[in-house]
Amino acid sequence: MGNAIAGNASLLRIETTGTVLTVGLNRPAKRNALNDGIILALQCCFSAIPDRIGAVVIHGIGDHFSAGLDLSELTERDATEGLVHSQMWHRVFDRIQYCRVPVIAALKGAVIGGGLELACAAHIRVAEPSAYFALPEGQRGIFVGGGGSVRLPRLIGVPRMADMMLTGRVYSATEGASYGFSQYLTEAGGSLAKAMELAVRVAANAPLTNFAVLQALPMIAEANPQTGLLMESLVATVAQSDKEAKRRIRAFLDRKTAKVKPT
Ligand code: 1HE
Repeated sequence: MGNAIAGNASLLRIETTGTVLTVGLNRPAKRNALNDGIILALQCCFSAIPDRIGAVVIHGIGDHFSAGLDLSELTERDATEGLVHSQMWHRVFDRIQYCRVPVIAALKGAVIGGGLELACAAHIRVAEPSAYFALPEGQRGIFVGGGGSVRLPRLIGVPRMADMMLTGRVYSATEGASYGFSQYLTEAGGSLAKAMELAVRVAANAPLTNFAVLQALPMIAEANPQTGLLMESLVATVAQSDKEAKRRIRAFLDRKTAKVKPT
C-alpha cells in the first residue's frame, strides 16, 4: 500500500493503492467502536476524495469491522444532544452513500449496531466467514440512529430487522449473504482482498455509469413508476451520449473488448 493521505491518522488508516482509497477503522482495542472522533474523521475523508480515486474500500483494522456506537460516549448525552448526534451520523453516512465513487465495505467479526449502519451506507458489502450481524439496541434500551431504520430494511426487510432489534438475534456471515446483508461471501480472511479486487474493477467503469448507479438508481427505485421511467430515460440518454460510452461500444463492435461469459 502506498501514500497515506489527509485524514485523522490515529482513528482512520487511509491509504491509496492505484485508483483505490482504503479507509481502515483504526480503534482495534475498542473493536472499532464509533466515537465522535472516528465519525468526524470519516466526514473529513469522504468530503475530499481525490480526483484520481475511482473507488473506496472501507474496512476494520484488527479482528472486527465495528462494534457500533461507542457506548461510553452515550451516557453523557441528553435528548437534544442525542438528536444532534444522530443527525451528524446521518450527514456523514450520506456522504458515504452519495460519494462520487463506489464504496465497498469489507466485513469481518463484529458488524454490530452503528457498524452495521455504516456498512449499509456502502454500495457493495463483502463478508468473510467470521462476520456476524447484530442490532443489540433493544438490549441496550436505545434505537438505531445512523440511518439503519432507513437503509437496512431496504436490504433485509422490516420483519427481519424488527426481529434482530427485539430479540437480539445474530446472523452469521453465511446467513447474511443469503438474506441480503452482503452481496459477497469470501473464504476466511478474504474480505479485504475481494473488496480490493472489486474496487479495481468498478474504478475502471465509465465515470458517468458509476455516477448514474450511485446517484440516480436509488432515487429511481424509490420514485413512482412513471417518474422513475422518465428519470431512467433521461439518465440513459445522458450516459449513452457520453464519448466514453461511444468509445466502449465501438471497442466491443470491433471485437477489441472482453465478451460477457458465465463465471
Ligand atoms: C466498546 C464497544 C462499544 C467494545 N462501545 N466500547 N454495540 C454493542 O452493544 C456491542 C458491544 N460490544 C461487544 O459486544 C463486544 O465488545 C464485541 C463482541 C464487539 C467484542 O468482544 P471482545 O471480547 O472481543 O472484546 P471486549 O473485551 O468486549 O471489548 C474490548 C474493549 O472494547 C473493551 O474496552 P476495555 O477498555 O475494557 O478494554 C470494551 O468496553 C470496548 N468496546 N465495544 C464502547 N460499542 C447511532 S446509534 C447506533 C447504536 C449502536 O451501535 S448500539 C450497539 C452498540
